[in-house]
Amino acid sequence: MTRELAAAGAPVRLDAIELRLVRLDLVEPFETSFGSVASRLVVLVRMEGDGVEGWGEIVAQEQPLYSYETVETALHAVRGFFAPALLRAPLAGLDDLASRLDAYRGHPMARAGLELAFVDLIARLRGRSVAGMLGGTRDRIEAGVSLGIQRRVADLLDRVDRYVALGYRRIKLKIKPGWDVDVVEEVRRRHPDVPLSVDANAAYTLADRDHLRRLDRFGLQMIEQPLDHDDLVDHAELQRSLETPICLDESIGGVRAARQALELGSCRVVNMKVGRVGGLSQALAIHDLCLERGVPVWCGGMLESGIGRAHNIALASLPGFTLPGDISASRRYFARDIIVPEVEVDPSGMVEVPRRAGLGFEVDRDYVEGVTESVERIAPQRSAVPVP
Ligand code: OSB
Ligand code: MG
Repeated sequence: MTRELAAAGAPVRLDAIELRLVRLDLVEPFETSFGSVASRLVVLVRMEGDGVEGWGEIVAQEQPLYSYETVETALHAVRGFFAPALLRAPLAGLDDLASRLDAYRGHPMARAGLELAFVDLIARLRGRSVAGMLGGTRDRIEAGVSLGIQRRVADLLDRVDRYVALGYRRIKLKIKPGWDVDVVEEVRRRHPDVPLSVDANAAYTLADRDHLRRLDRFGLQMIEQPLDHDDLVDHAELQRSLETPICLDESIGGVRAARQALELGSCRVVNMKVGRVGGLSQALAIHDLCLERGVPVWCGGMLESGIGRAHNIALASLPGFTLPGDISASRRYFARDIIVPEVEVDPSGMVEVPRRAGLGFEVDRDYVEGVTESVERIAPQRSAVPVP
């Protein structure tokens, strides 16, 4: 990593890592091929060190549907193993943080949440913006919106109309068998030129190849994750018979999967989620790889609270993020977000990248207290588990 994050000045001694569960209702249920969610149980990570705090978010969901991680597995991994490893001795930088967790397998969202809190903390310590520390170069990023499966096509068309009118730069439609070609056809008829994509969340198999080819006539920007969550080979086979670029989300678990996907031809576009890939070190490596190979990257979303979204905005300011992300205004998700100011999308469909120190948003503490379900504080102590 060539960035200043690798070793950022004097080592930072963490005084505590706090895990806070916050319940936020969505403005409307969000339905994908794997189910519907009406509210989010958000895991916030707060780190204290050198008199400063940093905030991150663990994007695991309550049920193991998008990935095997859940809120409970994340708490278990952080409480039992990850936090003690970070509290053991001062942290020299992001690489040191990642290497303390190297011996452990899996739990990428849990690790990523810790990296995010740490990066916010050191950015605040040095009076730098998170975006700047990551190597971000953009002042504004393009907003997109991901629209869930609806009961009726008319309900979807209403929502497409609304976000197109608000200036969003790309509309993504969630699809599944029975809610795909005909639905896309209606949206396309009404909006012939709007940048459009679809996301299947692994709802199809290679046997659906001919059916999926029917999507080719709509000029979609991409079809996201049509096949299994951990597949690369069948996606390569499918991509050979599709004109529409495949974008992989679930299948890109880290820089190795990204490299193999590009080598196999499994996709032509990459969805980046820092939680899915296990943190910023992986995310930056994938970014650099894709930039070098000319492969477009965009920042995905996990219905994050404002904390997670603020981190996504910072990451999406890097030069390789050349397509609009699943980064929408706070009010697209929640009646009230937990950050001040909330994330806004301007009439040209852009989101401003803050240049203030740290994330550039403050946590709305009073509101957070009111929606908190539990808080757990982990402080340095002699570890009960063997240190690998
Ligand atoms: O597949 O991109 C996905 C939300 C939760 C889990 C998976 C996905 C999504 C989204 C919403 O599409 C993106 C967002 O606006 O946060
Ligand atoms: Mg997706």
